[in-house]
Amino acid sequence: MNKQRLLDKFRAISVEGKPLRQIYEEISSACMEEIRPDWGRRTRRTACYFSMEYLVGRAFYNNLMELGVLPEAEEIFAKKGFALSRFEEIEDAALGNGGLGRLAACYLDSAAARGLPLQGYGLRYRYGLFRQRFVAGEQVEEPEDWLAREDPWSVRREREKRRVTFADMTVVAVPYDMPVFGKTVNTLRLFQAEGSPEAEQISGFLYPPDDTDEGKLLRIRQEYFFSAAAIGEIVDKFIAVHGMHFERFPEFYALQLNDTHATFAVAEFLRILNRVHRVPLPEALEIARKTFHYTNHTVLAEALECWKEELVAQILPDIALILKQLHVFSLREWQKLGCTAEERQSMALLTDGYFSMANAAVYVARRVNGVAEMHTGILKEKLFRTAFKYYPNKFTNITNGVSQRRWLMLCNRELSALYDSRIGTGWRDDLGAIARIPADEAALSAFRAVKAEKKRQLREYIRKREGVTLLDDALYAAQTKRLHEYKRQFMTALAVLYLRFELKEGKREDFAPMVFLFGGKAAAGYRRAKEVIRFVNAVAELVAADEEVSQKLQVVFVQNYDVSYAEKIVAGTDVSLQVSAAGFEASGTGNMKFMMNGAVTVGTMDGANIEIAERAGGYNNYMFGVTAEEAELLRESYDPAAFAESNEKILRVVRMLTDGSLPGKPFEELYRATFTETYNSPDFYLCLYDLESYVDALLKVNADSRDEASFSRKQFENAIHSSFFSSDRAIEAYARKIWKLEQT
Ligand code: 26V
Repeated sequence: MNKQRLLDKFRAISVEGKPLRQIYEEISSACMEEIRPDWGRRTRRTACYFSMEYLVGRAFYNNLMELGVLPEAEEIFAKKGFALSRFEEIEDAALGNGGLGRLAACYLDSAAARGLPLQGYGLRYRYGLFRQRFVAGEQVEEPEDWLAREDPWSVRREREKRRVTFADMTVVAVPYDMPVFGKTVNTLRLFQAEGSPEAEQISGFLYPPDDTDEGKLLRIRQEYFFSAAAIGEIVDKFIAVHGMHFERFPEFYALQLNDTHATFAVAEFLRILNRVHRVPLPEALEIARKTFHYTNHTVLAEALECWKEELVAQILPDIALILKQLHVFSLREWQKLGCTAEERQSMALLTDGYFSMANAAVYVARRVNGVAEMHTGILKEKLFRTAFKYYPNKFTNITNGVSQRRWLMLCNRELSALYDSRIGTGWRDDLGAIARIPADEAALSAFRAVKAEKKRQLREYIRKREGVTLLDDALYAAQTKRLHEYKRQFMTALAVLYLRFELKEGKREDFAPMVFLFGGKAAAGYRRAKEVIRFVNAVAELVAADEEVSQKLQVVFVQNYDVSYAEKIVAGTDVSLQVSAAGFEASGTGNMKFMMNGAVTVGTMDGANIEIAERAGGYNNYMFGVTAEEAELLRESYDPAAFAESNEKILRVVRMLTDGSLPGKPFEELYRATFTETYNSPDFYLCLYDLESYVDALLKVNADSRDEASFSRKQFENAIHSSFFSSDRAIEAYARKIWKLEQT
């Protein structure tokens, strides 16, 4: 890459009379021309990341930063009277749902930054994650038509398209390559399905509803489509260089399954080796078992994929047969290992006519990893307990991480400048260095100024986007993440109502004004999660209309929370709310982003929260609630109705669900979840049980915030001890422990 030549090209771009998008495209295309010649050649051992989701967010600023031209470009265009920040209006690809997809994006970013050869494979959805709006407090979904505009950061590779065959149709997989800039330029290759209107459906939508067989078939098609396209290509490339010496395949490739969504890749690999190249199945399997690795991202039973054999066989007969053969192999192996019938059952690839994709992935994978210490513990002791007993060496932990380039350098230039001024710029490639910044008075006062400025920017942004002005001079607490019962946004809203009663009673004279910010989408078909959104919005309305408390308490649920919104929120928040029911959040990564930007955590002993509190010091965070073990015991006898009856303060809060004191219809659905649910036990996630300890933690953080000096020290210490949560650390652990990659 020739930096001067690129800057000259920028200088030559005129902005006069051109629409915003055209300028955006011209700048982006100039960057792409520069990198084109030497991009994407691989000769070394390579890791391939198979993921259904990549939540990359806005590429523009990140790419210019990685190319080392962002400040110069800003200057060049400022001289032309054009602020590059105007591109913030341009939307970007949201080809992912949440944590898992954003993690994939951070990992690609870190691998490129560290010079590690990691190629991403996925699907190029026509429509990304829906756009969210609130109408009368309720979520309304609109299609995310991200391809309505040009996509200058992708290159269509017409000559590398290939066929993917189903029993009832053949689909053309056309690769689109997106460069991932860093010390090396890696590639994210997304396949688009073409050939017929039915074929195009396959890359039509991110996560189509799969509550019907038809929906399930589409999801299976999506999974197989991109897995098969990627495997076909990787094997072809291997053969072109190494011939048919498949036994050497694991020397050159490590294939990482990001959750079970790409487990069909294993079957496709076996199909090609065995059915096409006549490698005996046991040998092919042995090769696969040195090649594939699997990351688990959830312990929730309803999120662990099981596919009906019949459905798979209907559109992928060979693949269904191979999975069945694997099943037979595994049973034989377990017999030899001396497993009991019960143990074999718990690890089975096929039970009651369903393929367990997680069990298949565990059986084949050389390494299986969880995404935080606690989560890996649960995998070993519970979810994959038997597999751990017989294959202990498979299991390893790699705690998640986030990219400090996007989540600090891009979204918080002010904090980055503070670090530069204290220790120079070396920390940008070695985040560990920030731990050596002394938290002296000068640093703390500079930090307070940064935080105040980021809060001001956030206030301004929310005012523009939502038409709501956040309280000035208040403590900002944020819970931004996908809506799910286990994440307990419901409990936060109950806590707000609880605090409201306290304030109205005049009990909390010393309460610092506090803003509760919510952001996040509910799956379109997830009724209860949508009801929680309506509830939070109702609480927001009630509090805003209440003159007694509206200067002390504010609730705002922002619309269409996405990567770009997150960038603003993590930088402008004081208190990070991470309150999942213990035992359910595999890791969380938002928690790390807030920490990196100097927020304290109010959280439960769950996922990576535990490691955050460990590294930042327990006294700098506010942990509360029952532990996973306690919760499990408790559930055996817990009766939420009796519990509420015995506590007047809780009772008066839950009464509000149905007594008409909140705007809108009564919240019957949430009432049922709390008191009469039968799918799980009532209040399964212990929102009532943990409520008072949550309120106590909130009151404590509120009181602490009154002492500016000591509170900003807590925040700053969180920030400077966040380097462990860099995805650079995580990706290097993958490279070293799992993929055995060398760095350039
Ligand atoms: C998916 C679904 C879909 C059906 C309804 C219930 C349900 C519940 C959870 C999920 C999550 C799927 C996988 C996922 O996104 N896991 C997230 O991965 C992050 C990156 O490792 C991690 O930080 C989050 O804790 C974990 O929830």
